[in-house]
Amino acid sequence: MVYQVYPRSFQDSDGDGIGDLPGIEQRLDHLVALGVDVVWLSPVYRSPQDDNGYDISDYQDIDPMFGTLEDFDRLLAAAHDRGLRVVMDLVVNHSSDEHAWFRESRASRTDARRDWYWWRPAREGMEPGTPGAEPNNWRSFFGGPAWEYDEATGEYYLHLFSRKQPDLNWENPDVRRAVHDMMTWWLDRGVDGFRMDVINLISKVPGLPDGEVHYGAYGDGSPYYTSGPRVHEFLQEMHREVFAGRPEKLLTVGETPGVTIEDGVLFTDPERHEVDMVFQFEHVGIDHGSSKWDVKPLRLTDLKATFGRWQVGLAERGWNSLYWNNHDQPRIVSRFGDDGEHRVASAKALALLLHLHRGTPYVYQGEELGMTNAGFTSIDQYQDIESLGHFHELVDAGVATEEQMLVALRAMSRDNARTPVQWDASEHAGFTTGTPWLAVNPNHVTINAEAERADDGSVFHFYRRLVALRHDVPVVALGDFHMLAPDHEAVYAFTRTLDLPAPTEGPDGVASAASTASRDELLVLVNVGGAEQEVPPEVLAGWEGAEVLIATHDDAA
Ligand code: ISL
Repeated sequence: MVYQVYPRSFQDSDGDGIGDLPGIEQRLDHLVALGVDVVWLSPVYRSPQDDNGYDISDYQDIDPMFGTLEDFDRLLAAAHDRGLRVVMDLVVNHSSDEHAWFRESRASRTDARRDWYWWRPAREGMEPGTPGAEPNNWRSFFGGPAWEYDEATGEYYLHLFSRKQPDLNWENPDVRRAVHDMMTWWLDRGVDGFRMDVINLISKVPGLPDGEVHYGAYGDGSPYYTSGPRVHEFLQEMHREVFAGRPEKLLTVGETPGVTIEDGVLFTDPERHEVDMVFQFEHVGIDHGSSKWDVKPLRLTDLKATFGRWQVGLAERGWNSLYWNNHDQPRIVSRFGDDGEHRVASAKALALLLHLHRGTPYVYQGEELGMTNAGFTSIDQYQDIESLGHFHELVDAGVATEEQMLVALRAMSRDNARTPVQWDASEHAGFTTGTPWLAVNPNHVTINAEAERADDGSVFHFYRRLVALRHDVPVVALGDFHMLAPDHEAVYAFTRTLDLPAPTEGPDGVASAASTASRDELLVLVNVGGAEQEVPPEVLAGWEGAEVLIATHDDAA
């Protein structure tokens, strides 16, 4: 299991209200108790923090807010001592505009690093710097145009995210070499792999064509940068240059918004040497209407359809990652579950559903406690650049009222995932002695790690059991997946099956797997509705008397 730490909200050690590296070290035993194998650290590099560290100004240093390189080495050693591996976030679709590379690139049109980023003149016949004169019509992920005009040199640079996150030009081999060198530097320091931020956006279609306009002044450029023409070539080159031949066991996972199953197979087929797995986004898009702010209720059959297709699609070649939450998604118990009266049962049911699929499970900090959405009621409480950008863009364009946007943010804002981890019932939840950078959820008085670790029936202990089951029971880790009752609107049911070979001694004493000795089968049944459910008889047929491995309620039989 991979556990994601979002450092600024995990644990503060120096009272400045922001989590830091020594804070993470203090809490490693919580991760060991949960059974974590690998820790993924969201970015801790030097950064102006325009997008909470996803805007990096020095890839080979730690931001003072989080500590020093010595603190990092100490954390890494402490993690390794406990058998935990540590994976870094790799953010190389873009850098910060304060990175030395970009400062040089913007210095003049003839600078040696000009071509390290995407510089383009104004649209033909338009006055540079005037509305609509951008080189194309792409909207940025955070609202507004994807281009920023630079008066000094009279050209625009591309930024798919904020204007402080200029896109690196991966067409330029020097850029790729610099990234490879930086990655090698971290691996030599002892890190165990990378989670690669928006790695399927690094290759753009030449010519950067205009996108379709769905609303407002800007178009959707995603067909021209999602899993673009050279992305597989770039990842294979990275594998050759950085990973091939390294003796240690490493983990690579690509964050790939908009990825299709066909591309997912290409990215993760071990024979192609790209990445071990990808984060796909289909299941976290099924409650989106025309945008993520147009929130639709969950239809369980949609969830089954998408998970089912990914399970089948990557069954023969490739490998799935399994996640509900990360620092960009609302809390799952608030989103697809019930964060009120049935919070504990609901968090456990959702955990069970996800963790018994085939793939590598990811747990985002606080998910193992059943933490809920932030519950903010006013725009001043939000800090996320995406939340603020979209709030102002949609309200100003008259697409939504302030009240509508506040309702939407309450459900979908990325800040829902970013409130500090609730360690105990004390004033700031044990997160800090200072003022937390983002408000602690008042429900920490009842929902917190200290209380849950003392309660065997807690969400925490349920996650711990699920993780142990995956470690101990081969069919959970490896079994084939088969969906049952795909049309049922409340019961999620599937089987996992694993043929266990009969070891036979060959003449040379080498064990070989010639025949099947036995078959391990698992039936997973989850009631995702709010009321009692009859299990469809055809699902239960043949399972009478089967052993119960794990259940969300003690009385399950
Ligand atoms: O959060 C999203 C939807 O609301 C996504 O569009 C998100 O921006 C996208 O998945 C990319 O995310 C990653 O790169 C961003 C950064 O802001 C996110 O935190 C990161 O996970 C830019 O680096």
